[in-house]
Amino acid sequence: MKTFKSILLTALVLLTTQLSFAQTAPTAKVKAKGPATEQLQIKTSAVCDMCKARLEKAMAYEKGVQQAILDVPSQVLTISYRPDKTAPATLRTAVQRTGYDADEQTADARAYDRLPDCCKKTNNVHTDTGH
Ligand SMILES: [Cu+2]
Repeated sequence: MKTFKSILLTALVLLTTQLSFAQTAPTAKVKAKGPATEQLQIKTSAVCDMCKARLEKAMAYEKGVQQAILDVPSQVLTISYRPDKTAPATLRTAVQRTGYDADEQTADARAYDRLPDCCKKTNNVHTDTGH
């Protein structure tokens, strides 16, 4: 009977340890969470204001994106995004799907074909409005 009692006690201790572990786990998870917003810069093949409008609009529809601004002269797209909702690789893919290069990744061919001639990357960056 004595051994039974000690087994029961051990089981109770184990159960209590597990319970307290389960209670601390979610708190640790919240603490490990990073900042709510992160920034990503992508070098694109955008060449004009039409590209800027097209890319910014496409990114606005992308999940987890809070803000997207393209600087035409440098061709750099700056995205503010929620790291718990999306990831840099997903955002680069979205840029490719819009028809533009994203860093070292080449634009989606079909999307690129649909771009007007003035937006093709064979053009130099231009700020004139003579589209
Ligand atoms: Cu353009």
